[in-house]
Amino acid sequence: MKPSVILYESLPDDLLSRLTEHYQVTEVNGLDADTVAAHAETFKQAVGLLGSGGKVDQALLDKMPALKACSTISVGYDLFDVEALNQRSIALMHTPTVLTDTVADTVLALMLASARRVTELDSWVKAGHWTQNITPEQFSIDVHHKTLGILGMGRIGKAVAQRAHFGFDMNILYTARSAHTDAEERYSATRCGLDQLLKKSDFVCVILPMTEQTRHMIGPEQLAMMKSSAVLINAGRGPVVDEQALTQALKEKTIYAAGLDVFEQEPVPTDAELLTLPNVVTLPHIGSATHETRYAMKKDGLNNLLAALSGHTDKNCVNPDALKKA
Ligand code: 8YV
Repeated sequence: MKPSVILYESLPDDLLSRLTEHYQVTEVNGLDADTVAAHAETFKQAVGLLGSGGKVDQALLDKMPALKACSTISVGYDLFDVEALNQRSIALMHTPTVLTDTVADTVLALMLASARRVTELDSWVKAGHWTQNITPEQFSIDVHHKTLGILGMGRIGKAVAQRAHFGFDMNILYTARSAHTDAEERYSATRCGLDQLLKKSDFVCVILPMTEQTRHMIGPEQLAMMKSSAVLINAGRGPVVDEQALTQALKEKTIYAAGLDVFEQEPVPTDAELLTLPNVVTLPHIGSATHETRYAMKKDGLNNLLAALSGHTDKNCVNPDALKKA
């Protein structure tokens, strides 16, 4: 009998058949308690878990005593209790490389859309308001040659810096625990402290993962430091920005605009005040959501799971050190 794997995100046929070749696959709709209870025996026997968007915490792990490897079809792994996985030497695999350019493209889309009021003016035209030549009422602000401050100079941050530097002649600032000399050499990026970045940047771009250290890193105090002409972009994780404080800043126009792909609660509540404001561009967490990239992520996630279950965790593993102790 083949060992069992739980799949909580659908795979295209070509990828699914590679998995079923070696494993007994049970596809479930999510990892909520009811689903787990309905498939209790399979969860008990499963050696692998592949998918995205489900919480993998101690309670779930207790129901999966045979689990050897989790593979998330995402770069972010904030839904995983890494400490609990480490305790049991369960490998956690992710997809940090294949989505970089697509997410960076999304960030540029948000920068352009929020600065140039693309979605707001699109609605204005479609509502029949364009009956004569536009006036300064419809003017917006430039993106090119401005200063871009990046919080999170990882792979995606660098891909954003590349686009901004070469495509838009932007001046790049960034914050990071240690210097990224590659970004400094290639994109003339300058490392500085958070306060300085907030005060100097025309665009503040948040591409940070969700951790206890990053939660509400951008709150009322930080928003108050930003220029009244500045634009905030969040394409990392929603809770890094205090959404209530951001709503206030956008309402009072202490900053010019925001472009958001992520929210404190997703899907964002339909009655959120934020959604009533004209100076915010909102997207439904589409950072990596192109056909090409989502396929590449699924393929990467599958390869990662197959590799980890065969003992190969040299690539795309979040917790290699915890596995060494096993
Ligand atoms: C998606 C993401 O939300 O990779 C991430 O961390 O946030 C996104 O690509 C999703 O997890 C992909 O399935």
